[in-house]
Amino acid sequence: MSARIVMVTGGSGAVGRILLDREPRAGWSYRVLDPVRLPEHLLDRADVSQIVGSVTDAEAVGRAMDGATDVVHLGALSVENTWESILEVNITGTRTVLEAAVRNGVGRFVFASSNHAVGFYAPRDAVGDLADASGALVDDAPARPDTYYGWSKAAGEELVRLYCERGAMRGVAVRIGHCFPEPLTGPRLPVWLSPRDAVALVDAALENDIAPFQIVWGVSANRRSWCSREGGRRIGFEPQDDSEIFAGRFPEHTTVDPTSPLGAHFVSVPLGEPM
Ligand code: 15L
Repeated sequence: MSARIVMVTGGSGAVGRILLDREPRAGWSYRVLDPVRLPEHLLDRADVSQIVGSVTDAEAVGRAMDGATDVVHLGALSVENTWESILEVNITGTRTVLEAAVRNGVGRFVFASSNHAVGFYAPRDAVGDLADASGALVDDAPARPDTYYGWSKAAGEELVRLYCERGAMRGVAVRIGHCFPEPLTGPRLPVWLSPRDAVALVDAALENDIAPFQIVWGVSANRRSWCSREGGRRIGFEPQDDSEIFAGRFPEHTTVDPTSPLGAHFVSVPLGEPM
């Protein structure tokens, strides 16, 4: 197998560190682009290097991309922010990374999308064409963003689609639910993505036979999940973990409310008012 050099934008963030914190694999190395320095234990590894810089800096993106075979694009503002900042980092930054990827002949592009791209869906919406055979919300449900942030993730998905369908690159946009070592709140139990499943999902997107572009839920095998697993299966991913083992910590949230939108907790900044 020829060497794979995976350029990881935003590698110092929570999801980036989860993906990098693994045993080194023969033939694989990771080049992180992030304005925040990686922890020493990662920088000490022979298979991990870092360019300290942002996706908003085309020169730094170009340096980090040099020789890369694959991209995992996590670098973004990860919660709601001003319109201007969201445009600069999440939209133009994503285009800058895509441009550099295509120039460098990158083969696989994994885009960290978010449940907030579809944050106005509630369990009761998983019906008809929006439901899979098990009654779960399909992976590629049309965007229903809950914030500027969620909108930027929906727009990012389509930008990745454009670059993949116009060229030879293959892409997977992962609608990440709640990716932390353990769920932080009760309402996030249905959409928790465990570290182990996150690693397996990205591995599948980078290694398996996949369509030119597809959208996939990034959610574990949670008993309370109402997100389809069919997209994951199409790329050879089967989640292993279940947030139910943490449910006892959040006794007030014992069921999934069919009327409660996925992204309700993210809607913090009113539209039509100065931020
Ligand atoms: C996201 O998209 C955020 O980036 C992350 O920080 C979490 O808040 C997550 O969604 C969530 O919905 O729990």
